[in-house]
Amino acid sequence: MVRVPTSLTAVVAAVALFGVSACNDAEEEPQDPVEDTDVDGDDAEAEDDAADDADPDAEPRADEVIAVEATEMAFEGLPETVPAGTVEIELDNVGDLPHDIVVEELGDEVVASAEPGESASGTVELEPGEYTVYCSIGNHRQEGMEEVVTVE
Ligand SMILES: [Cu+2]
Repeated sequence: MVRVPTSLTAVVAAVALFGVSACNDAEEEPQDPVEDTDVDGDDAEAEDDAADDADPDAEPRADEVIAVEATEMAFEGLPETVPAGTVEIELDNVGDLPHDIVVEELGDEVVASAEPGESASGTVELEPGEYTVYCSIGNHRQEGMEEVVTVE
């Protein structure tokens, strides 16, 4: 009496397990390509997020980042007003001659210097006041590479 129900139960359990297993296999097969696509998408987003996170981490010290283009003979993109604090200047030389960017009030400190087609960056501490920014190469300053920036 006891063995019959037990064996029946075992058979039922085996069928049930097989059935469940078969169902899982059937469900997993069509899902795998979809999951792979999702995983790839997530990975790409994760990499993008990591890259986005890395940028602010790489510039934690600058309160302000100013992108300046240097040409013959002018600075472009230099704002008239800059907030006081730590300012990173990214000098992108899009001209045909070397250019640099110098702050007269900081002892004529060369913040960045770039060859034609190249870029360079430097960081300065600016307290409120008026600053004269210029290119110290050749006669570029006299030719027009000079701007007054107000820090406030
Ligand atoms: Cu210059």
